[in-house]
Amino acid sequence: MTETDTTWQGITRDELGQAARNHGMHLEGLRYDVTPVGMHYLVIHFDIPAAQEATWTVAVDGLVERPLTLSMDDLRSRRSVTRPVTMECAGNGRALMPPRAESQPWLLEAVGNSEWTGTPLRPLIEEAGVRPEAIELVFTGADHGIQGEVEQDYQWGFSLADVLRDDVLLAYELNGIPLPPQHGYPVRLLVPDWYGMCSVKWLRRITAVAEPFDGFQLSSYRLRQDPDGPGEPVTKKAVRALMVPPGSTDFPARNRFVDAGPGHLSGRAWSGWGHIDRVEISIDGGRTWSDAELGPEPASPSSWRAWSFDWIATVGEHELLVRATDRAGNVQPLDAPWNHGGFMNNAVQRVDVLVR
Ligand SMILES: Nc1nc2c(c(=O)[nH]1)N[C@H]1C(S)=C(S)[C@@H](COP(=O)(O)O)O[C@H]1N2
Ligand SMILES: [Mo]
Repeated sequence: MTETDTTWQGITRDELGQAARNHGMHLEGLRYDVTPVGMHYLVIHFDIPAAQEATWTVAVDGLVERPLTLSMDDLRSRRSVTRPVTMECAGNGRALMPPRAESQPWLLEAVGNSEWTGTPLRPLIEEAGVRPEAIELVFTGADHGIQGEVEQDYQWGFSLADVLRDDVLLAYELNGIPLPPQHGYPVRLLVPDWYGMCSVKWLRRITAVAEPFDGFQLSSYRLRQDPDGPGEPVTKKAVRALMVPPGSTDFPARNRFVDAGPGHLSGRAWSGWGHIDRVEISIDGGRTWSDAELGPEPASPSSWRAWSFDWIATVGEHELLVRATDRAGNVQPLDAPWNHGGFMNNAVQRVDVLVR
């Protein structure tokens, strides 16, 4: 990895525009159990739509017995649940997996862990009553634009089993305040454990359908080796650990400098497949590994877990690596399999430091 190169994969003017709008979480934010509002990463494909809570409605329609039109007062008067959830973009790590599709050029910062408050989805859908011929629910956001030459509302579709889980929310608060415009004000879908793309922001409509939904976004978030092949759907978050940037940095390259002597590394780890059971550190470029200490097990596996590691920094150049293992036994790879969209690159993080 040569992040000190002055050019990186030929980042384009369009990608520069996306990178400036869709900022990542500063990795220093890995210090906080709950990511402060404003530090959480963002992905906004089109424009943030104009929205007013007083007039906003969410329709539940299509193949249901009793179509619903829910105001924000209706949603807020229903049972409310607050849930810490780690959200990560499926494209996190994309710019470290060349050659890549032209898209948001993430390095590793497309993640955050927030306290989301909302009302559970399933009781609402039970109230509407899904007709027997319905097999999927399609969620439509208020944002509209053109991607891949297809004009579209932002949409995602799920099988009934995938989305009618206990932990799926229609979320209207983030860390105890109303959702900020950029995160989906006034209400969004929140699907814990899956990558962020399916948590539709600015939610306007939930439609029960009898055919498998094949919207643009759903068909683009697939792991394709062959650009015209069907590929595999992107769903649950792959296991990953990241570290708080150690030592100090230079501007603008962000090379890292660490003082010799006793040092401390820390960070967070998460997986869409269950709790984190192990985090390992290598201070010698991956030749040898030692276990990091894990923080308390979070109440829910959908929330990230803290880790820390003490080391004695000796003068010279070091490559620090961190890798996590989840309860399902998934371990981060040294290299993740390449695919056209640059999705799910959960290769271990490598941080070059100069110890002085
Ligand atoms: N309506 C709508 N929902 C959306 C998006 C979008 O562009 N429009 N982006 C998706 C993607 S790709 C991600 S990773 C998450 C990011 O959520 P955040 O911006 O609140 O962090 O929202 C998802 N939901
Ligand atoms: Mo994303």
